[in-house]
This record gives sequence, C-alpha cells and structure tokens, in this order.
Amino acid sequence: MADALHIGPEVTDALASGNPVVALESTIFSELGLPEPANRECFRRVQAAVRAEGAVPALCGVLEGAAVVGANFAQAERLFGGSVKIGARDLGPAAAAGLKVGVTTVSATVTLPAAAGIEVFATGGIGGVHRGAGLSGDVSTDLEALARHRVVVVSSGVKAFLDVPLTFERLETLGVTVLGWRTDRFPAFYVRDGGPQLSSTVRDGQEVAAAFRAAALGHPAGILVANPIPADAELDRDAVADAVADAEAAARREGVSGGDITPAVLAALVESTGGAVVPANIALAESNAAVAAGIATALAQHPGAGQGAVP
Ligand code: PSU
Ligand code: MN
Repeated sequence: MADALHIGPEVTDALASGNPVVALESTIFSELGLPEPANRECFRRVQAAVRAEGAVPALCGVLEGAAVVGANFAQAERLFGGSVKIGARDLGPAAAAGLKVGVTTVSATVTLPAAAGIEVFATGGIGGVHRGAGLSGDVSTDLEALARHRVVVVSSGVKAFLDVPLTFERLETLGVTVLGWRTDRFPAFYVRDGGPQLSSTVRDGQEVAAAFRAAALGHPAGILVANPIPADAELDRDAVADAVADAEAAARREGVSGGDITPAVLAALVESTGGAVVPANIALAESNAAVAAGIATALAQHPGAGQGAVP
C-alpha cells in the first residue's frame, strides 16, 4: 500500500515558510465536472488566479492509492482524465486498493488540506441537499465534511440543481459559518442573487481571517465564504430554472442514482443550455480562486496555532 498522503514539493515549501496555499478539488477539473477541453481551461484559469494573488495552488486527488496534495503537471494531467469520484469515505478503500486515478470531491478535498495544514480551499459549488431529499435521502457528504474540518471553503453557493433553502438550513444545523463575500444574500451559483438572507457579510480577506481565527475559540467547524458569480458571467434566472428542470428529467429518464447524479445532471445541463453553463462555471471558479488566495494571504499574515505561531 502506498503512503497515505503525498504533499507536493512546492506546497511543502510554502507551508514550511508560512506562505499562502489554496487547495483545489479535482472532480470539477475532470470530465465529471466539465466537458473537455473546458476542464483544462478551467484549471488553467483557476491556478493562474491563485498565483496572481501570490498564493500556491494545491490540486488534490488520488494517484496510485495515495492522496496527493499539490499535483505536479503530469499528475494533474492524469487527474483531468479521471473518472472515479472519491468522497471522504472513499479515501481509505482507494488507498487500500491502490486506485490508479481518483478525482476528489469537496468532501474528500476538505479532509486532505486539513491533514496537510492548509486552511483555504476554493471550488465552484459545494454539494448539498438534493431536491426531493425527503424521499431519497440524498444529501451530499460535502456538508458534513465542512462541519468537521477547520477550513475556509470559497464557493458560489451550492450547485444550481439542489434545494438551496434546505441546504442553507442544513448548514446552520451543522454549525457551519456562512459569510457573504460582498453580499448579504446566499448566491445561487449561475445567478448572483436569489438565495436566503445572510447574517454576516465580509469585504476582504482580512475580515475572513479575523472570523476564522476567532472561530478557533468555538467549535471546530469550517467556514463557507459565499462569493457570487461575476456580474458579466451570470446567466438568466428563468433560463437556468428551465435548463435545470430539463437536466433533472433527463437524469431521471436514464435512471442514474447515488453519486452518479451530480455528474449526470451537470452534463445534462451543458446540453440543455447549449453550453452556456460552461463559461459561467469557469468564471465563478476563477473568481472563487482569486478570493480564496486573498483569504489565504491574510491568514498567512496572521498565523494560527496550527501554523506554528501564536497570533
Ligand atoms: N459543483 C460543480 N462541479 C462539480 C461538483 C460540484 O460545479 O464537479 C462536484 C464537487 O466535487 C462536489 C461534488 O463535491 O460534485 C458533489 O457530489 P455529490 O452531490 O454526489 O456529493
Ligand atoms: Mn449524493
């Protein structure tokens, strides 16, 4: 069996020097998240956005059974072609089986940076409570993972086809702090506004860092920073609602279930919008990466106990 956790050299150096690092999941950059070649384009822009703010991107995934944090170029190429989705509970079996390539979701990717000492993580949208979950019980393990790990996750809310109000309620139940990035409304992924009212708004990385460090006094949950999609990339609300209905119907017709639902609906959404969701998804992921890098930079200026110094 391979070593459980491999941290790339650039990430190791950055962590040792107290420099900012932003963890990235790999599912969004595989074909389970975005069609070729948009997945590579998305990664290129996301990692450039992280570097532009002076932070180091740490792409996470599973290769040859090991959890990799900070994939190099060749490793990233392998992850982009991955088709086995790995949630937090799948990491152990993947290691035991020596799984060749596994792409990590938010839940798995949140556990890895926590283990590596990385405090900030950027993605597109987290998983949440699916519509009809009252009957199906389908609630993404992303929410539990956020509640259990002390990490700042930046996303544009939750994926558009979920039950947004129920997901928002569940975040409260789980004790996950939600901070609106320059907004007081929970963003609706492809659409800037539309979600529930937020109780806290932040304007810069320093404010998030202050909230994160202060939260260390409370229970050890994560913080979700909700960043709306850039205005020039946002889609029409009604068009998204129609496309989501079509995509869900298509997924139901094909009889997909469990962990296959999210990739199937994402792919169907590309179809039902004539590809319009792709640039929107890339733009929001890029924006989240820039915000996350700013937060990581602020946190690096105020290191917590986990990073060696006393604030
Ligand atoms: N949102 C996207 N693209 C994605 C995902 C979310 O815009 O690819 C992925 C993330 O990796 C997320 C996962 O953690 O879907 C959630 O899957 P599920 O609903 O099966 O828990
Ligand atoms: Mn599910």
